[in-house]
Amino acid sequence: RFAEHNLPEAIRSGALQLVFQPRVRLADRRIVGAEALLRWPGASIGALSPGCFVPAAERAGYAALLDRWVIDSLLRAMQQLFASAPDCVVSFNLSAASLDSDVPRYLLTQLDALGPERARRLEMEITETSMARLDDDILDAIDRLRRQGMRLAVDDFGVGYASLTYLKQFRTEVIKIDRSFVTGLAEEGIDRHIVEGLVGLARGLGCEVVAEGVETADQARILAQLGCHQAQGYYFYQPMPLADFRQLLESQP
Ligand code: G
Ligand code: G
Ligand code: MN
Ligand code: NA
Repeated sequence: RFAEHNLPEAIRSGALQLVFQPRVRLADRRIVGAEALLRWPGASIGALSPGCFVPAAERAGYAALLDRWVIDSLLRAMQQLFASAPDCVVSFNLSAASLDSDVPRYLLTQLDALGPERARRLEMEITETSMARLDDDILDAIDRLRRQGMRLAVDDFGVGYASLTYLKQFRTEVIKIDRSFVTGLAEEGIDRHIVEGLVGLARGLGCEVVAEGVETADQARILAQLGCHQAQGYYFYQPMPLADFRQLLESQP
């Protein structure tokens, strides 16, 4: 018995959780958004990282089920944030597999109900690798979601394939620099050059650029020097439950 077979039951019983990792503007460290991340705290084989159970869930055919749960939970959370934090943008991750199902249509219906003003505060993260596999129907669905106001972010930027072609085609609002390039930023080496190049590219395209996995003060300082707009990582904040995130937002001047 593998844990992923318990997923439908976990969803029904409310065992899954969305946590929020704040995203800060590097110029003044102000929280301007968050990434919603999935957690399964009580899985039968111990607390599971989505990096481990999401691929298993996809293989078991549960991608769309999981993604609908993520969308519904996110929208419930946003109902609280719309009122109390008018400028906060929240990004979310969907399985590449579920883009090829009725999930995009489902999301579109939800965005229709929200209206463009509120839809603009939602940002879908999509990896370069999954972008390379999108067919015309999915491209069309993503296009409609964006016309409805939703923002698009390229996740894990720099580690996929054909990145520049997809960047050119999609003209995403946001580029998220993968944390593997942030790790070595404090040493004067290849990572520094790569990040400098990625930031320049993103800024030249008019994209917002976000560094992921920032763990030290040095990394944060260098990213700001290189012109990176925003960052997230353990140096700033761990992912946290919605109530804690709201409290943090309310404590901001
Ligand atoms: O939060 P963590 O670092 O454990 O996440 C590991 C991986 O799981 C990341 O690649 C992340 O994009 C992915 N992930 C996190 N939350 C979700 C989610 O809600 N849905 C999907 N499909 N993937 C997620
Ligand atoms: O692939 P994606 O970018 O969606 O993955 C985000 C994942 O990175 C989340 O699972 C989150 O828990 C994790 N994460 C967030 N901040 C840090 C950090 O500072 N260091 C490391 N190693 N992981 C982080
Ligand atoms: Mn992500
Ligand atoms: Na990433």
